[in-house]
Amino acid sequence: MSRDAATDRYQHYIDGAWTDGTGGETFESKNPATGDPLATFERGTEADVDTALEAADDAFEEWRSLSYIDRAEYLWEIYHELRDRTDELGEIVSRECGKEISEGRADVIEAYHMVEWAAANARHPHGDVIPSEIPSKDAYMRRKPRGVIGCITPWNFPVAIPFWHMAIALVEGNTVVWKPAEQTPWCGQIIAEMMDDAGVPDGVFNMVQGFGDAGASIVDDSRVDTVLFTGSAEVGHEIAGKVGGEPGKLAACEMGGKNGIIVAEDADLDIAVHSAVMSSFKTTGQRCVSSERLIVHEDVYDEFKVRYVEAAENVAVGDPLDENTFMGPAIEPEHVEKIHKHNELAKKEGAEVLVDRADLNEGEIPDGHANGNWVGPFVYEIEYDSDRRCLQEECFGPHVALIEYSGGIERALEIHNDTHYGLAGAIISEDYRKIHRFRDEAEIGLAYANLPCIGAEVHLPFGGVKKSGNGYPSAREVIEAVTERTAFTLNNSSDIEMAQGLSADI
Ligand code: UN1
Repeated sequence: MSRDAATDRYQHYIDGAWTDGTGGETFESKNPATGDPLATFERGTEADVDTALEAADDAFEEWRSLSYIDRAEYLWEIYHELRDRTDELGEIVSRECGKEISEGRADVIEAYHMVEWAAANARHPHGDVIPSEIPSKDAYMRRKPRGVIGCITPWNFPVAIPFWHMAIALVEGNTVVWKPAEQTPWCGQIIAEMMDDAGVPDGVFNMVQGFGDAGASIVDDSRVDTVLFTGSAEVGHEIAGKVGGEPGKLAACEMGGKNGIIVAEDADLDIAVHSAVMSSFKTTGQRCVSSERLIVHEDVYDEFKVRYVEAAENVAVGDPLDENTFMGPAIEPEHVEKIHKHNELAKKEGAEVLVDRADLNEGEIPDGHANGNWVGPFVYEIEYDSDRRCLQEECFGPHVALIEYSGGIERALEIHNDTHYGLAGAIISEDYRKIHRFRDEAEIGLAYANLPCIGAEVHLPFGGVKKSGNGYPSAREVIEAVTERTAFTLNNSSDIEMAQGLSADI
């Protein structure tokens, strides 16, 4: 029973049981498109996190002693559940986080791709056989689980990203304490129900609902061996700083971006406009890989501008459950405020506004959705200047700068790389030389050519450089953050012979 019938609130999931919190406080999840409450949840406290960590710590020895393949069996159950329920769960994602319905489904599909990859990984080699300098020695690198993994996940991919973190962590033999984003606890609840239904042993998976204070209790606890975090740069840097000061503990954080798309003089402008619209307005610009900077060569600038502006004027903003909607609402009223502030900042810094749909007209707001968190595209052109904050700070909304450049690919790359962030980016060009320069010199973790800079597949490394990343809390690379490596050397001779010519005489 996941909901306390007497109080009508959803509970935490700790040590295999649905549990009331100790704090007595609750919070509500709301539909961003209507403002209507969806459900009520326990708000986790430090004491709740403590109980969850104790359960995870206790469960670790037994869980790690199972084979990879036995551990993966639980994930196969979840894989089938996610696949069979994609439409239903996709709709829940759209209702709770406001993404349009195809994106809601894509979130669930991305989740089961990740679960599939992690479970299949159980039958893959898990180490290396390494030659030794001494012929009679065998050397290996073996992996072992680190222990308790603390996972803190964002609202914009409320089903996929939790599985980025947890699927591999669990297959590798770790136990987990997870705090879902406070904006999307309902999606968290559903994942916890799936873990329960799949029979994941008590204490192996634990979920505490709540806010940043509960997250901080996970980060600060010495029982946590690795913190996996995906979310804002502000919080990620704080976590990386705290954990970095604790030898033996690891943090893998993936933060935001101020992602750029270069449109070169030889670009196919159909692809350029299409890619830019997808990158800047899908998910209402609320992906960490969304693009807020379009860096366009002077030879194609005017034509690109006309076509992009027309497309931005026509982007269908509306009810996320309507299949014709391209862009749903922002996640919460505070975020709408933040987006408006970024738009104002750009204006103050000299932006020439080309599209201002930030305040949607009344006619554009779907019936019955007046209390939604509506915000539309805001597009401006601005002269490139490294000191402009609007070109440096992430808005995390449909806020896009057009920057004209002249000169060669060097100049485009200089502008592209002039940000503290380094997550994703794209080049639109028909010239393979420019594309290769971009691949090698763009300071980012996810680079695309003739494509949007969103939509990465789960079996690719997903993470950034500079202030966008610290470790890879996702997909293939998450293995590094949730396992220890043992270099194991075995002597097959009855003599002792040392490497490096070291004398073994005693
Ligand atoms: C995010 O941007 O917050 O690459 C995650 C993508 C998705 C994940 C995005 N697979 O767009």
